Amino acid sequence: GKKGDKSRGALVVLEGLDRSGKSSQSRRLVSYLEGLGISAELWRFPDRNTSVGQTISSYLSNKSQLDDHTIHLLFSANRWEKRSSMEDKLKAGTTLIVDRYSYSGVAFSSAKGLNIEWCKAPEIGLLAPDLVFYLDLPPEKAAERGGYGGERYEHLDFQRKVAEKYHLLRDDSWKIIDACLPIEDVQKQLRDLALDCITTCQSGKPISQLWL
Ligand code: FDM
Ligand code: MG
Repeated sequence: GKKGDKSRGALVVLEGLDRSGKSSQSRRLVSYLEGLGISAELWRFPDRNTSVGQTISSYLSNKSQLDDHTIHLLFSANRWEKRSSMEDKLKAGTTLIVDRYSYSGVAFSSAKGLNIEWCKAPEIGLLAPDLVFYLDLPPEKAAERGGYGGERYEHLDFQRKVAEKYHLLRDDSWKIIDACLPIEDVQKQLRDLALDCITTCQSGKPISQLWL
């Protein structure tokens, strides 16, 4: 394009149950992309560094109690407070690899019994991911991996409900990845699909918004 034009980065999200491998896969994916000379950053939600994020963190570690609707809106607010910097990064050509996003927000809160449409509403207008990897692992297998911390939600019976809700949220941006496969095989699939997506975004795919 013209001098000063810059092709945009891709918004790539990893979703899945606790212990499905999201964090390690996303870290590796970012290093891989950087190694190819592609500008990429690792982001995660909740972002526990903001003041909203600290409130969320205290709730997750059971140090405070909040009404289910209230905490749902705080998770959403935590994405809204990052929206403009995400957009700036994408427009500057940086690809964002994001560990959890709005799908976690809706899946976890609706698994508690909140209405799914009500849960989706505050996410409307956030940046839509260009690609969502769902690391698919049966809840029982995830539990066998051990290392559930002591945080709220890290229980097999609740994770089963979350898995059901995730299934309702699948759309065309989702790639279901079999997370039972060896780490290397999972990573290989993520790399190939992410590179394709980055190319599509570079060649002018517009940034869109969630759930409109
Ligand atoms: N979680 C995460 C939610 O309930 N709503 C959200 O919007 C997000 C982003 O927070 F149990 C839940 C999912 C998980 C917990 O996530 C903390 P990490 O990835 O374990 O930090
Ligand atoms: Mg966790």
